[in-house]
Parts: sequence; C-alpha cells; structure tokens
Amino acid sequence: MLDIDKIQKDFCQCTNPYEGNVITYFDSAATTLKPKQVVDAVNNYYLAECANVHRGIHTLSEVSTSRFEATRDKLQKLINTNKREEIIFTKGATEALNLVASSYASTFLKEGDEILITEMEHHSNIVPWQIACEKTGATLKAVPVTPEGELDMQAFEQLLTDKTKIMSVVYVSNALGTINPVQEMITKAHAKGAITVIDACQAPAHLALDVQELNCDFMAFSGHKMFGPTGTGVLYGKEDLLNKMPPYQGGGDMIDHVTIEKTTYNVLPHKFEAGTPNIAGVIGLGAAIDYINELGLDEIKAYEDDLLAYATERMSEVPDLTIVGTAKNKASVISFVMKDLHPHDIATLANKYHIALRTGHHCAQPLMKRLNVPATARASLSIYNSKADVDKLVDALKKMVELFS
Ligand code: 7TS
Repeated sequence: MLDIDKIQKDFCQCTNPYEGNVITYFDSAATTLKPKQVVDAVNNYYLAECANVHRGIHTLSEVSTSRFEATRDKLQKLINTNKREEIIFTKGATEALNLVASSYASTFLKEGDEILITEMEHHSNIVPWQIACEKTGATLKAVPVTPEGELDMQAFEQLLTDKTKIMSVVYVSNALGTINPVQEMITKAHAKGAITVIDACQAPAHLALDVQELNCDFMAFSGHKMFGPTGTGVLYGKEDLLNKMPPYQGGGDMIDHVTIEKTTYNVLPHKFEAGTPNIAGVIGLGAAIDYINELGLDEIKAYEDDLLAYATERMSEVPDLTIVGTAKNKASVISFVMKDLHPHDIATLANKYHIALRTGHHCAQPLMKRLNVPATARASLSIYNSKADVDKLVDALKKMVELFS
C-alpha cells in the first residue's frame, strides 16, 4: 500500500498552506502536482549543471546530455519500447499528436481515405486530424459514446472499414475517466490495414503501459500529467514508420548536413527534435519516472482504484448529484452535475472551501454534446489524495445542497 503521509510530504502543496489554507487538489487530470524530487532535479540543472545538450564537449554539456538522454532510457523501460530511438520528446501530448497528423497523415493520406477517432476525444485528438483532412481530402469519422460514457463498440466495428487508414483513440478519458478497450481496437484496426495512435495522456500516472504488448503504432502523452514539469511530452512511434515520415520542424539538431541547395536529416530520434529542447523539463521528467517506479504502478493503481470506489460511493450520498460517466472500467476521474447548480457555481463554491475542482467542457465539446450536458464539474484524483480529502469534498458538496435548497 502507498504511504500517503510520506507522499503528501513529497508534494509540498498537500501540506503547506497557500494564503493561510491548505488547498485540497482535485485537478490532477489538468496537471498533477510535482514532488520535491522533480523540483530538485530541475533546480539542480539550472543552479549547478546548466548547459545545452548534444553540442558541446565540455563537462557540463556532457553531464546535461547524459541526464537528458537518461530520461529517454527511463521512458523506454516505462512503456517498453523496442528501441530508445522510438521515444521523441515533444512539449506535450498536443504536440505529439500534431506531429503524427502533420507528418504522417498529411503525407500519406489521400481523398477517399478515412481517419477514425471517437466522440470521447480531447480536442487535441480531434483538431489535428481535421487539419490533416482539410489538407488531404480524407474524411474524419467518430465512434459514438453510450449514455454510460463507454464507446459503442458495435458502431466501432461498423465505422472501421478498409477505408480507415488511421485510428486514433484516447486510452483514459480526461472528462469521464473511462478506460477504453484499446488493445482490442488496435488489433481490429490493424486487421483492416489502419495504423493506430493512442492518446495516453491520462494514463502513465495511473496505469502500466506496454507499447509492444498493445502493438500501437504511435502513443502520445504529457510529462506534466505524470508528476513531471510542464512543457514536456512524449511521442512513441514504431521505428519503420518514424523513418518513413518527413520532419515536422526544421532547425538545429535535426539535420545531418546542410547546404543552401539541400539538407539531409539526422537519424531518429533527433530528426523530430529540432532546436534546443526543454532540457530542464526532460531531466525533471526523469525524476518523475523514478518517483513513479519507486511507488510502483501496481500499487498506484490499487490505491487509486480503492480511492475512486470510495469517492464514487460517498459522492452518491449527496442529494441531487449525478455522476456523469459510469463506465465499468474507470480511472481516477469523477465528473458530475448537480440539480439547480451550474458546474461553474460548484467549482466557485468548492474554491471557497479550499478545494480545487475543474469545470467546463474539459476540451471535449463533442462528448458534452453527446451526453447532453453543457459542462460538468470534475474531481480528478491522484496518489496524494486521501479518503479524508474525499470526505472534505463530500461535506462541501452537501453544504452547497443545503445552501441552495
Ligand atoms: N489528451 C488528453 C486525453 C488530455 O487529457 C489532454 C489534456 C491532452 C490530450 C492535451 O494535453 P497537453 O498536455 O498537450 O495539453 N487534458 C486536460 C484536462 O483534462 N484539463 O486540462 C488539460
């Protein structure tokens, strides 16, 4: 079991008052808090070891390069890629998905081809494909969502055809917490000849990932949602596909040789990492992965599953509260609406009780439309949340009901 007291001490915001009050943080799906080990790694880079990577033969450049590249090795192990060169650093899941849409889809798709996503996607896994469709004449299709917030798998089977060239699906929904059956979807998409992209943005802080077992062609996620610094992200891609793709951006590091007439490109992963990267962030991400490994993803999952079950049960006690998204397989998110209280009012009142909730469409407007809600309030849980935090939230929600009844 996780030692919650120790964890809360690592995440200083869980114990240190802010303007006089400790804030109970239930917005980890937007960004997780950072343990001091991550902040220390970032500080150490800036205070003691600052230099650019891949370019110098002086000591500090070598040290920062080896720390930066060590994060790639840690990621290779974390998600079990075949080669370390299959890990591309980006500034987030958004950039990783745009990279695939811009480089792969815009190059290889043509009129008549189809891209299949779902109605549960974050806008980052919708809009880049729409842009690729505009450029190529391909068509975007989306798998509908059931009232419980699961994918309609019968509709999926019908929408997946020989025309489908790319399937891009969210692993864990940021708005509902639904864990989608991506393994089955990848196998079925491959059988139709499509390549597969997994938006795993909400997964690495909660579940063990194995890209070789999943056999996805690409996977995208953000470092800041797994206890790492903002401005860091990862694109995993199978080596043969990445090699076939044109560069996404041009600049330093991604070149082999440049003349005014022609440029030849660097090998993977550098071909897709133009310019000075977020060195401090990537080093901090390495510390975040160490932190996750020390706790153990199986222990994290067991702790969070128990906390989610507890929160679901306790929140169901609140009169006039409806949980939106009741999939059988869920992770760490409770979206909800309340009778007579707009989600924005819920979050504003929660804030008065020093509880951080998120409200709105969660960058998933097609999902909100399908579920027929303008917005939801969302409590997203992480390893530093306790049952006492959940009790505090439930008490606050009950007070709101009293206030407005
Ligand atoms: N995909 C999913 C499933 C996400 O949850 C998010 C961010 C993204 C992609 C984009 O990630 P970024 O790091 O590049 O911005 N989700 C949220 C959220 O739920 N609240 O704020 C950001």
